[in-house]
Amino acid sequence: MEPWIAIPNRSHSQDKYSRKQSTGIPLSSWFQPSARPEVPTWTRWSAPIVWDGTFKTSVLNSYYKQQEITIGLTVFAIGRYLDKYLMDFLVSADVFFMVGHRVIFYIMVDDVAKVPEITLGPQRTLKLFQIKQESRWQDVSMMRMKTIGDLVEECIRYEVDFVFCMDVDQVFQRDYGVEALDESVAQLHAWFYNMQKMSFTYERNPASAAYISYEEGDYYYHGAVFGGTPLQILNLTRQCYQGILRDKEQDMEAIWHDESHLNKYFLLNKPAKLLSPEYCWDYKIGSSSQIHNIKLSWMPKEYKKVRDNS
Ligand code: 5GW
Ligand code: MN
Repeated sequence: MEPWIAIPNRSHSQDKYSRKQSTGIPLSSWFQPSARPEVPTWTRWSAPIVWDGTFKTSVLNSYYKQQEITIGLTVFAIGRYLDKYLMDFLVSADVFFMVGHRVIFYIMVDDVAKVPEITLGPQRTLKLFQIKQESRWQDVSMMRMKTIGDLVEECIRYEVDFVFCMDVDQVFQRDYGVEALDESVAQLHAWFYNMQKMSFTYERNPASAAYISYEEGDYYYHGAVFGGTPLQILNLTRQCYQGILRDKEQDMEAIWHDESHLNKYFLLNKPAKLLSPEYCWDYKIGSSSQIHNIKLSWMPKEYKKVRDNS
């Protein structure tokens, strides 16, 4: 896949894929779970759950600054999602996403002519890719797994140390910083973080590749945000896409599409870090004493307006 426009502000000659990744900072030096005693801050498998207030920003920033890391952010804006959401997403990401570090935005659109002109901060680079519009909206969402995998293989792995993959229908509200980085990162879904696993909306049909039984499951993860090192994201997107293809061969589609496959993947491959719902909040839920500083929030859904293709 060739970028339609690339405005790099640095050279990307070094293969960071094969280099040791910069996750070497000890948890004890920056993670303060006792700052949030009222919420769970560890998983069963000893992964930190990062809540607002549990991290020492200055320690982390100086560590990653010294490592001179680059963070990628992939986002898709196809059809009406381009007109409706891309501008606000990008403008807010420029201000709040990984401030003080190098960032490359990888933006996939179906019509490059419609991409708004925005001036980004000095440490930010934007790479635009034209991809084709899928005829079914379910496929727009699911094909992201294939496209991200291809992109990681072709260029992202040479250019960044960490990458996040996000939905475009959301807006950054406050600093979304390096405390969110790790080998593999999953987002707790705002609507399910306080629920029992029986009520998670996993795929419950045993014939699907995304199947999770009622006895299984750790958390319900949100498909709108996941991240990790390029190698981890390559593995994740390939596995999820394989699951999607297996289901298609049997004329099946998991209940929540790519999100169902992501949940299956993270059940089998435990994420190294979880982000609290403050990292992807839906204001429609209302206020909650557990939700302090919201870093990213859902945009209101107007399905009728944006889902024009059946
Ligand atoms: C359109 C109709 C239904 C479902 C998805 C789309 C759609 C998604 C689209 O037409 N264009 C598009 O760019 N997308 C990308 O897929 C956006 O990045 C979007 O944020 C992501 C997931 O789709 P969402 O946000 O509608 O899914 P939910 O799970 O947030 O409702
Ligand atoms: Mn969304």
